[in-house]
Amino acid sequence: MRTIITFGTFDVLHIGHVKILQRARAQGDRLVVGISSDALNFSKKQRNPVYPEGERRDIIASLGCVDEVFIEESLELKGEYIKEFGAHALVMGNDWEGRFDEFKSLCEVIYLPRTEGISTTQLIAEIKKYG
Ligand code: C2G
Repeated sequence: MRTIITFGTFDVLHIGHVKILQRARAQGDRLVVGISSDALNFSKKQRNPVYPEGERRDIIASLGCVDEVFIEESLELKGEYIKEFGAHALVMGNDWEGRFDEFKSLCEVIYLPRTEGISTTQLIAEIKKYG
């Protein structure tokens, strides 16, 4: 059983999120997803997510390619989460290329290409036009 772990905010779910989760799951047999807490997201992006953490967690948990979810409380705990869930590989989009190489001592680290042309930030801007 090969366990894959990935992390993200997954706010306003879109096709780029679904594709990376499906491709992450295809790297192994079990996919565990760490969902950034609202507080962690605020500290990274200086804004609150549109969907609160409990809703983002439940939406991701409902996807067929996802086996387990948890709330990621701190970026500093990544190594602990990798060990806790027994992850064989950490998968992230290549907007994070190189940023998680320090975990190569704990597990494989794989960066997958992002889906072009879509992001939560773009979607929010688009939706605002209809306001
Ligand atoms: N993603 C993608 N294609 C897009 C948008 C996002 O492949 N068009 C991927 C990102 O590369 C990431 C995942 O979807 O691997 C989640 O993206 P975000 O919700 O933007 O996650 P982020 O806020 O970058 O959080 O600890 C790491 C952070 O929690 C990552």
